[in-house]
Amino acid sequence: MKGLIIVDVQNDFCPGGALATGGGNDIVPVINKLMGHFDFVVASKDWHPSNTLHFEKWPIHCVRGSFGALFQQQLNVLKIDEVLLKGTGNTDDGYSAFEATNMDLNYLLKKNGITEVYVCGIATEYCVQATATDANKLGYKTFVVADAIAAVEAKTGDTEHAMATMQQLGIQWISSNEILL
Ligand code: VGL
Ligand code: ZN
Repeated sequence: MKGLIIVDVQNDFCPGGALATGGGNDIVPVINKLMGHFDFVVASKDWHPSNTLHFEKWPIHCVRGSFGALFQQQLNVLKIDEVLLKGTGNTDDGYSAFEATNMDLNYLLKKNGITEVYVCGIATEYCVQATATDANKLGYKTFVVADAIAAVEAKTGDTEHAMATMQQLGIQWISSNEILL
């Protein structure tokens, strides 16, 4: 069984947001198309308290309950089976969806018979990478959907480095076309 993990497709990571990625909006229609092709769909939210050590590293973003923390408006939330909240403490970054505090993602995937995990969303070199790396470590056959991710690219080359690191671990790249066939 195949599971789709949609990472942090929230206003603050889209153009105009506090920690915007250039392609944040463009991936949403792709993700919407993907959802119907999976047995189980989860979406994570970066869900920070207003005071957290995380904001010493990053501009203030995705404060729980704020507009910036809402899913990007075009995302088809009706197709999401479970929402995972992460980065909820005052000290944790919570980059990986497997660090969600409202439920245990590994347990949830196991319970639903998922053995293959497809990761998409934002940001390629932080939360997407951390989520795919954890999925791979936990033994799931792990794919990153190459045209359904968006990067912050704080420094030139960050994305390329993240992609190479993931590939070295055995995480595979797939394009949405291959899934939508
Ligand atoms: C993220 C930086 C800070 C992400 C979250 O969703 O990739 N990046 N918080
Ligand atoms: Zn964050």
